[in-house]
Amino acid sequence: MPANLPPEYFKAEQRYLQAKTLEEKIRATEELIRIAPKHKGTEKLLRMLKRRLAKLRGELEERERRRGGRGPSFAVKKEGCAQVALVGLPNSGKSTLLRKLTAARPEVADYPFTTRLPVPGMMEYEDVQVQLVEIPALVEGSSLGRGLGAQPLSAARNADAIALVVDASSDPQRQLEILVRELEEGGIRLNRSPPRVTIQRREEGGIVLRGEELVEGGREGILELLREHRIHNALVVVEERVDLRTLEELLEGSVVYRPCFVLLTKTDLSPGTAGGLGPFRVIDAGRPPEELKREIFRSLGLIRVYTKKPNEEPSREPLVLPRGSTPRDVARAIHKELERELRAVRVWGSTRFPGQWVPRDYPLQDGDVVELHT
Ligand SMILES: Nc1nc2c(ncn2[C@@H]2O[C@H](COP(=O)(O)OP(=O)(O)OP(=O)(O)O)[C@@H](O)[C@H]2O)c(=O)[nH]1
Ligand SMILES: [Mg+2]
Repeated sequence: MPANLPPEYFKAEQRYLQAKTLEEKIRATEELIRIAPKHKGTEKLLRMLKRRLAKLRGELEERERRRGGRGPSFAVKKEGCAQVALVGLPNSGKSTLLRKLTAARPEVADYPFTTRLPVPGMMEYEDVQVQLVEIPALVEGSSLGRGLGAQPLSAARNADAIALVVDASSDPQRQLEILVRELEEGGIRLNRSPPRVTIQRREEGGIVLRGEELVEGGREGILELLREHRIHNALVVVEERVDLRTLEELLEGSVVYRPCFVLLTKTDLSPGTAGGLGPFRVIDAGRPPEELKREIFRSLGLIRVYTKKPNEEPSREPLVLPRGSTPRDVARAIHKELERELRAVRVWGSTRFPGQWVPRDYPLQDGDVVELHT
C-alpha cells in the first residue's frame, strides 16, 4: 500500500536531515511522527521513526549522564516497602511536602529549580516505612532534555509509584497535563496495567505464536518485528488486543507501568480546586501529616499482612504485599516451599469470624492476620 505522504512530511524530513544537535533531531523526528498519516501503508515507516526517536532519546540521556558526571547521585537506593517519586513542576511544593512527611530537610525557596538532585526521605506510617524521593522539577520538554535534562525522568522511572505534585494555585489541570505528557514521553505509563503479552526467548525451536490474531499487524507483523530485533527463537503469547508498537516497547523494555496519584499543594491559596482535576485520585496535601500518610499508603495499592503461628502472637512487622494478595502469596513471600506445603489457613481481621478458616486464594485485606498450616 502506498504511503501517500503529505508535502509537510518532506519539509520536516528536510529539517531532520539538516538538524545539527540531538535536541533538534528529536524535535524533527517527533514532528515526522505527528505528520505521517496513520494507516497500513505507513505502519513500517512509523515504527522506524519511533525506533529512531527512542534511540535519540537514549543518546541524550547517556550524554547527560556523562556530561554531568553526577550519575550516581541521581540514583537513589531503595529502602522501605516502596519508593514513591514526588514529581512536579518547579516550585510546586515538593520539598515542602517532603519536609512535612519525613525527616529529610531539603531547601525550600520560592524560586524554581531549588532542588537539583533527587532527595530521599523515609515516611513512617504506623508500622511501615515508605521511601519518598523528591525528583528535581520537570518542565515542558523534559523528555527532550529541556530544563534539568532527562535525568529527572530516569530517576522517576526507577520508583515503584508516582505522586504528581500539583500546585492548586496555578492552573492545576494544565500542570497535570504537562506532567502526564512528559512522563508518558519518558516511557512511564500511569495507572495502566502492562499488556497481557509474554515473550519468552528460547535457545531453539523457531518462533511459536499464540493469539497472533489479537495483534494489529498480525502474524506477518510480529514475525517481521522479531526479525528486526534478531530474535529467531521465542514463544510469544498474546492475550489481549495490542498494536505492534506496544509489542516493540515490550521487546525493548522501554516502558514501565506505575501506579499514580495527585498530591495537591497550596490548597490554602486556592481552596476547592481538587474536584475538577482528572483523571487521577487527588489527595489534598494540606491535610494533617497522619491523614496524609494514610492516604498516600492507600494509593500505593499495598496491604499489610501479619503472620502468626498457632497459639502465638502475630508478627510485629507486617509483610507488605500488592492488594489482592492471597494466603498463597503470603506463603510464597516467606518461602517457596511453604506455598507447596500450604494445606489450610485461618484469618483474623477481614473475615466474618475471628480465626475463620479460608481458602488458600482468599483475597486478604490490609491489616489481616494470617495463620498458615502445612
Ligand atoms: N501557601 C503555600 N505555599 C507553599 C505550600 N507549599 C509550598 N509553598 C511555597 O512554595 C514555594 C516552593 O516550595 P518548594 O517546596 O521549595 O517547591 P519545590 O517543588 O520543591 O521547588 P523546586 O525544588 O524548585 O522544584 C516556597 O516558597 C514554599 O514556601 C503550601 O502548601 N501553601
Ligand atoms: Mg524542591
